[in-house]
Amino acid sequence: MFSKILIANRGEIALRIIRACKEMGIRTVAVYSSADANSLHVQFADEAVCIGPAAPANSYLNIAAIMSAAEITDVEAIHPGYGFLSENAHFAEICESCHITFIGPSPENIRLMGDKMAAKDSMRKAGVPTIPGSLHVIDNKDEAIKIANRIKYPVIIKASSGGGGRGMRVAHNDVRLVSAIITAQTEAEASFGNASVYLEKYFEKPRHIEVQILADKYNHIIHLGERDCTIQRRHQKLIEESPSPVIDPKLRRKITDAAIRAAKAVNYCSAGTIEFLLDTDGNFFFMEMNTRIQVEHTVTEMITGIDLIKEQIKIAAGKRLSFTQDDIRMDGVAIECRINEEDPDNGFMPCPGTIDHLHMPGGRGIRIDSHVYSGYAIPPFYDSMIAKLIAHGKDRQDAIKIMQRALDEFIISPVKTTIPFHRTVFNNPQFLRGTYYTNFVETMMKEKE
Ligand code: MV4
Repeated sequence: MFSKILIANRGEIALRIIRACKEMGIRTVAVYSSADANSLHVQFADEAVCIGPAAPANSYLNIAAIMSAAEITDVEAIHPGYGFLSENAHFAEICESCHITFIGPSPENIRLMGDKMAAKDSMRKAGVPTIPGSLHVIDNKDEAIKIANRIKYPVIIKASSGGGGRGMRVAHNDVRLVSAIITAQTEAEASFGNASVYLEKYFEKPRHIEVQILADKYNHIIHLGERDCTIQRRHQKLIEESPSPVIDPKLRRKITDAAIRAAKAVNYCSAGTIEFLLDTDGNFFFMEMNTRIQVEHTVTEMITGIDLIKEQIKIAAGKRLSFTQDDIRMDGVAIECRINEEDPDNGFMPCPGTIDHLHMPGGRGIRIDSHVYSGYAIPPFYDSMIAKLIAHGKDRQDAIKIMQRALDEFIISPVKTTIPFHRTVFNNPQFLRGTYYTNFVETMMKEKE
């Protein structure tokens, strides 16, 4: 096992990783920007190295500075967390060439899944259902029109280098399709330096279902059930739950089988997530694979009792998975609310500031992963998420009751947060029934006006 790990991240996930390391007897090195000097990850790690100024490009994305910190502190491995360098194949390669273990999958896995069209192609070849559409990158408009008429409108254009909803355009007819392709290509070139786009049948009322998997270096692959991440706004997830309220045991069997097939097909190793789109008829299709630990991994941890960060570290150290699929039990329902420093009454505008008063809920079934404290000045340079509030109950009704009273206990001022938004959602009949789609947030906010 590693004796010392560097955490190339900040905020709650840096703390989360430090906590896992402490319980494993692994020493930790925090890296931080000058804007994060007063942050808890710096305080709680055994050592801390400043890697640059506030701007992420000069600190948390600064590979040279991070590798220097790793050399100076003599660590054996680097955990990238989520965001920042977590899905950067080049960074994983540099770690490898410096003989420092990158705690995550191989650079090849990261690179393949970063190319959305290539990822989709491997999945189709592995027999994982994929969304009907173009088999290749779109390079001429007549071909695109032909495909669109075969699969029927509406269609969606996606950027090959996109992901997470960036660079997407919907079209309802031939004329709009041609302009959508041009806009999508221009946007893709500007955002990702790659103008490649592809075309798919567009589903109007999808649900976002993702399956957590763990794979070791010895071809053991298991799944830890699904998460429902349908409650999003502008591709930012706001609420996640596991299990999904719309998946029965039969569908769960099929979708988790497909996820394992997907991971096997690419020889995946580490923790990973296969994202599926679920349509209103119960058909599911591969969307993307995330080759990192995700924000919402907590809900899976609550229902399975498995510490995903520890498993990720053990896998990277070459350990075998210590359990089989049959050992995995799913217990109850867990729901996560992302608490962001955003004003839900003002278009979710970020509003960083200093937290003067803070009271976090507790009691039965509550878990909070957060890096903020009373007196903390939230730096304006990074992600707006300041806490994850997770409720774990014996069933969905129980988890909802726990979340409702926890949201009522949560006091944070004067910073505006998404807590009032979550209180509204947890009183919304559609949410309470579990029959919501990706348009839920938009529709709910309109009704409020
Ligand atoms: C789609 C889609 C409808 N049809 N693809 C959004 C994130 C990225 N992973 C893919 N996304 C979508 N792809 C087809 N063919 C609708 C979305 C989508 C969405 C998906 C899941 C959860 C929320 C969403 C919000 C808007 C659009």
